[in-house]
Amino acid sequence: MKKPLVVVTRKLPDVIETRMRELFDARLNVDDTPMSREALIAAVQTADVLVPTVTDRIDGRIISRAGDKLRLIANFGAGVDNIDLDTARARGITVTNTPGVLTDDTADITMALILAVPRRLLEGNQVMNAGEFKGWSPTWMLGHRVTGKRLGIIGMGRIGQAVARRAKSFGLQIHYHNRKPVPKPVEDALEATYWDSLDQMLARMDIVSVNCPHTPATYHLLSARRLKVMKPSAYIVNTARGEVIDENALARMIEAGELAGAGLDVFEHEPAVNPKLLKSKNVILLPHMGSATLEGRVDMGEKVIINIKTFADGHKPPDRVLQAML
Ligand code: 8YV
Repeated sequence: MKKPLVVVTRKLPDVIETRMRELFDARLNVDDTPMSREALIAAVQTADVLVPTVTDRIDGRIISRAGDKLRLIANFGAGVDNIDLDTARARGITVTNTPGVLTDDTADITMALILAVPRRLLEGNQVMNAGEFKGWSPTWMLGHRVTGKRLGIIGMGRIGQAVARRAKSFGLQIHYHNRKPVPKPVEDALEATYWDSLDQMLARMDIVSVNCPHTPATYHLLSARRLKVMKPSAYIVNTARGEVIDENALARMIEAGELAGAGLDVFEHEPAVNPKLLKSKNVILLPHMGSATLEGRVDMGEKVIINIKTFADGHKPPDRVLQAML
């Protein structure tokens, strides 16, 4: 049987590329230069399968230019906000993603930020690197205790729950907002409190963690108005998608002391970052590295391969993105 022509938009771990070369007619991006719009259009016109990542905007205009052969977009990533799902569905193109395998890595980075921001880890490290450590003092470099504080998780899916498990073992009280409550046994195990009203939850939290996908419904969920509902002593951590927070409003409020600080791994106009955030001392910024472990990226690649292989063999791939999930 003819091998499917698979275009992969970015460099993937070697072991994944080797396997893809064996299984598919794989067109790989060995030097990792992001593909231009024109190159993406050329790819969808010739490929059977496209493997994009978060850095490729596969919008309706690109999908409408696809050739008849393109039947599958196998995203290398869990979030699919880079793909116009409606147009894909209208054209009968299946979309898959890589859920589950990056849950723990992303939750670890989230927990790291939940600890690092209130405890001023980056500032402490900067003092050391600048050779400015003059010796211990009882009142110097004081941060805020994490134990006993209220953590409000927005989006209690796989990653939200993994964050909650970690945070609970650090003594945080777990609160969450989600479209619906999680099953009772999960809620009980986490001793978690469900808030139907996001505003009411936000007003009472010490730390808020964003763990929901970016969809039309969650765009600027943390709007300027909602950020104002939060306590000025509160911190925000976002390892999900920048678009969920009004980044300009957040930057303004942190600068004005209306919020205590933030730990951000994702940005509204990535890779651009609001310059106010870059200047803030009580903000820790990371370059979208929530799932950046070798193990995680290999697992993601394996999921992509399974999705393509299953589809090419005429079956339903395991990680189909159904519109209903949004
Ligand atoms: C990935 C992510 O690195 O999977 C996601 O949704 O945000 C990241 O952790 C990225 O999407 C790869 O395409």
